[in-house]
Amino acid sequence: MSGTEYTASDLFVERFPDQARIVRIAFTNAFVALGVGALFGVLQALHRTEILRIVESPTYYTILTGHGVFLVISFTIFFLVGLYQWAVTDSLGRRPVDMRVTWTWLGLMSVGTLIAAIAILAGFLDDPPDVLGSELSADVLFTFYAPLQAHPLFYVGLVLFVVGTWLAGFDWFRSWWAWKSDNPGERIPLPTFMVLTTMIMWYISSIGVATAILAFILPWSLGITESLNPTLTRTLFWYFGHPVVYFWLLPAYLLWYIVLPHLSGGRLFSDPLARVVFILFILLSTPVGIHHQYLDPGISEGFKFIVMTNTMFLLLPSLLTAFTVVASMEHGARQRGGEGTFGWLTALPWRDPAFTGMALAGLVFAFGGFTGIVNAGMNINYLVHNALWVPGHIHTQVGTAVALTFMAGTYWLLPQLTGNRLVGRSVALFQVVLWFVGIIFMTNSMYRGGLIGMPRRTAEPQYAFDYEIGVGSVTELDVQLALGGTLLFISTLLFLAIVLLTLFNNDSEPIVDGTIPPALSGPEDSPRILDDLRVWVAIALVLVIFAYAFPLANIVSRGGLFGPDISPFPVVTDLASHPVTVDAVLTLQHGVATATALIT
Ligand code: HEM
Ligand SMILES: [Cu+2]
Repeated sequence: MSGTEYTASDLFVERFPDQARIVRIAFTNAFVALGVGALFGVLQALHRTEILRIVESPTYYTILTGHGVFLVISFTIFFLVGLYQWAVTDSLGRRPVDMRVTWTWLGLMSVGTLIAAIAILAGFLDDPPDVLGSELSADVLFTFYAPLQAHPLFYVGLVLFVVGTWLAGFDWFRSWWAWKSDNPGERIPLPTFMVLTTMIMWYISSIGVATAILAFILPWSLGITESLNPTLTRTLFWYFGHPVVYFWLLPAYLLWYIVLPHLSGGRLFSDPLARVVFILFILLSTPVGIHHQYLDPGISEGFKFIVMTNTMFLLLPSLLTAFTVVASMEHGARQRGGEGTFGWLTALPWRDPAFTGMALAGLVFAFGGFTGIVNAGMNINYLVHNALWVPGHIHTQVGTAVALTFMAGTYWLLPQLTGNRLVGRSVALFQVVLWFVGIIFMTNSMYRGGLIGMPRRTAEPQYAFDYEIGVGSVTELDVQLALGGTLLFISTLLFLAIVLLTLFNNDSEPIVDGTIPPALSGPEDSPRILDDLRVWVAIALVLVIFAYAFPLANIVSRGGLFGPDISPFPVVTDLASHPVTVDAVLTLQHGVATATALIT
C-alpha cells in the first residue's frame, strides 16, 4: 500500500504532530458527547422501568433528545472525522493542503454542536430564557421533523455542524487531488478510498436534511413561514435518515477492514471486494429512506413496496463484509498457528482489547442485521413500528457495532496519536466485554418488550396497558433493561477513565505496531473503473431520482410545498362526513377479527 513506507516505531504523532492534534480534539469532542449521552441513557433505562426517577416524566423528552442527538450525531460523527483525518493523512502519507481549512471545519462542527446542545439542555430549566423572541427549547428528538418544533438555534447549530462535515470532505478530496498529481496512474490507497466514497454518500444524502431545514423547518421555526408540509419534511428527513446510519457504520467498516485483519495477525483477504462494498453503499443507501415511512399516510403502498425491495439489496454489502472480515481473521489465526475447522478461533488474540472489542462488535452487528430485516419487511414492520423493538435494533447497530468498534479502535489508535502507552490493558479488556454483556441484557429486554407491544419513546410504558407475555414477566424484562443499561453506563465510565489516564500517561513508551500490511489480493486485482468515482456518483444520482422523483412529486401535489397548516393535537376525524373512512375502518376491524379467529 503506498504511503505507508515507514517502520512500526515511527508513530503517527511524530510524523504528523498537527494532524494528530486535530484527531485528538475531534475524539475528545466525541467522548464528551459519549459521556453525557450514556448518562442520559442510564437515566432513561431507570426511569422507564420505575427503578429510579430523578426527573419529572415530561423532562424525559429532553433527556431522550439529548441521548439521541449527542450519541448519534456528535459522538459518531466527531469520531468519524477524527478517524478519517487519520486515515487520509496516514494512507496518503501527506499533510492537508491547507491546515486552515482543517481547523475551520473542526471549528464549525464544534460551535454547531455547542449551540444545538445549549438549545437541548435548556429543557432542564424550569423557566428557559427567551432568545431571539422565543423560548429556548429543543425537545424534538434526533428525528427532528415537524410537527415537533425546536428553537431556531437548534437548527442553526445542526446546519453549522453539517456544513463543517462538508468542508471536511472537501479537505480530504483536496489531499487526494494533490497526492494524485504527485502519483499519476496509481490506485487510490484503500483507507482513502473508503473516506472518499463515504463522503460522496454523505454529500448525496445530507442535501436532503439541509433542504428540509433551510427551506422549510428553520423559516417555520423563525415564524417567517406560517406552515409546512409535514409529509414533505419527514420524507426529506428520511432521505438522509437512512444513509446517515451508514455514515455511522462506514468508519467501523474501515476499522474492520483495515485494522482488524492486522490485529488478528494477518492481512485483509481482498482489497477489491472492500472497494466494491463501499461503492455499493454509495449506490444503495440513499434510495431506501422511505422504508422508515411504511406507516406514514400520504405515500402510496406501491412506492413503499419498491423501497422494500431495494432495502433487501442492502444486505449484500453487509454479507460481503461479514465474509471478508471473518476470512481475514481466519487467515490471521492460521498465521498464528491456529488449526482445525473451528480450532483457529482459539488462536485469535482475545487478550487484546482492541481485537476483542471489534470482534464482539461484529458479532452483535449480525443480530442487528437480522432484526433490521424484520424492520425492513413491510408487513412485520407494522408489528414492531414504534415499539421498544426499534431501540433494541438501534443499540445492536449504532449503539454497539459502531460504538464498541470505536472504543476498541481507540485503544489501538490512542498510543499512536499521543505517544503514550495505553493505561490498564486488562481493564480495557474487561470494559469491552462488559459492554457486550450489558447490551445483551438491554437489547434482549427491548426486543422482547417490543414484541408484546411496549412502546418506545415514553417515560410511562406501563401506563394503562396490560402486557400479555408468553415467556418470563414484565418485571423480569424491566430488571434486564435496567441491569443492562447500568452495565453499559459503567462500561462507558471505564472507557473514559482509560482514555483520560492514557492522555496523561506521558512518561511512557507506547507498545503498538501501527503499520498496516497489504491485502492478500491487492488493488491491482480489481478493475480500474472502481476508482473512477465520477461514474458511481452519476449512477447513484440516477437511482436517487428513480426512487424519489415520483413520491416527492406526489407529496407536493397533494400537500403543497408549504403545506396546509398543521395542528398536531388533537387530530379530529369527522367520521360521519367520511363514509368511505367508516367503511375502511369497519373492513379493517372485520379483517382483524377474522385473523384473530384464525390464529386462536
Ligand atoms: C450507556 C449506554 C446506553 C444506555 C443505558 C441506553 C439506553 C437507552 C434507552 C433505555 C433508550 C430507549 C428510550 C425510549 O424509547 O424510551 C434509548 C434510546 C436510544 N439510544 Fe441508547 N443507550 C445507551 C447507549 C447508546 C449509544 C452508544 C447509542 C448510539 C451511538 C444510542 C442510541 C440511541 C438512540 C438513537 C435511541 C432512540 C432515541 C429516540 O427514540 O429518539 N444509545 N437508549
Ligand atoms: Cu433505514
